[in-house]
Amino acid sequence: MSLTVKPSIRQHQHPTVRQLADAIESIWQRYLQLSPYHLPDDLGYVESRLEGERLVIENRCYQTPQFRKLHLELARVGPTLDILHCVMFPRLDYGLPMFGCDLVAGQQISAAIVDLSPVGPDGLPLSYRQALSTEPEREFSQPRELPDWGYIFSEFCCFIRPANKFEESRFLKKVERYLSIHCQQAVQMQPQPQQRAAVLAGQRRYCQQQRQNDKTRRILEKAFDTAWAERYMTTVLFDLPETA
Ligand code: 18B
Repeated sequence: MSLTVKPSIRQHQHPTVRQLADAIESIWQRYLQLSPYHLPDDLGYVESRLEGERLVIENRCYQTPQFRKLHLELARVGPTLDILHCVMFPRLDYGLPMFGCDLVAGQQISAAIVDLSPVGPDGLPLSYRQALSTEPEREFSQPRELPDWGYIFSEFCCFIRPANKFEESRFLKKVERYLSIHCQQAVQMQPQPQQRAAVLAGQRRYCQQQRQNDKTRRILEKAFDTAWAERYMTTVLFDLPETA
C-alpha cells in the first residue's frame, strides 16, 4: 500500500515530532506489508476544547501480516503542546515485544521515550537483546525516572529529556534503530499459534499498566470527560483483540 499525503496537523507541529512521524511511517513502509486498519466509530480525527484551548487528535492506523494494529497518533493541545504517540500491537500468533514511543513537546521536548517491551516473563527474546546490545551507553545528559507503573519496560528503555538539538536528533536515530530491528525481527518470524494465550496475557498486562498513565488521562479528561477518556484509552490507545 502506498501512503497518500493527506492534509494534516503534522505540518504545523514541532519539527522533531514531524520528523519522527515521517521516519516511523517510512520504516513501516520499507519493511512491512501495510494495509488499512479501521478505528471504531471513526475516531481517526478528534477535536475538542481543553480549558478554552483546542485539542486535536489525528490517528493513522495500519495492519500487516505480523501486526494487528500499527498506531501512530499526533495530538496538539492548544497552540504549543505537541504529542506523538506510537504503539505496535503484534498479532497473538507472534510473541513479539511491544514497540512503544511517546514524545511530548512544548517549547522544548520534556519527555522522549522509546522501548521494545517484553510480553513474556523471561524478558526480551535473545535475538532482540543481541541486536540492542550494541546501543551506545550514556547518549543523553538528562535521563528521566520511570513512574511506578513503568516496570513493563525493558532494560533498553530510553526515557529522557533531550538537552538540545543534538540530543533530539540522537533520539530520533535511536527510535529508527529500535524500529528497524523490530520490523526485521518480525518479518523473519514464523507464527506460533500455541503461544496465543501467553501472548494475550502479556499484551493485557502491558495495556493495563499503560492505562495508568495519569498524565495522558488528565489531558483527555480535561478536553472531553472521564468516560470519554476511559473509552479512548481502552479502545484506541491500549486496546486488546476481540478474540480475547
Ligand atoms: N504523556 N501521551 O500518548 N506513553 O503513550 N509518557 C506524558 O514531561 C500523552 C505512551 C510515557 O512521568 C506526559 O512529564 C497524551 C507510550 C511515560 O508519570 C504527557 C497521549 C509510552 C511518561 C503525556 C500520549 C508512554 C509519559 C507528561 C495521547 C511508552 C512519563 C510529559 C496522544 C512506550 C509519565 C512530561 C510520568 C508522559 C500525554 C510513556 C502530557 C495526551 C506508548 C513513561
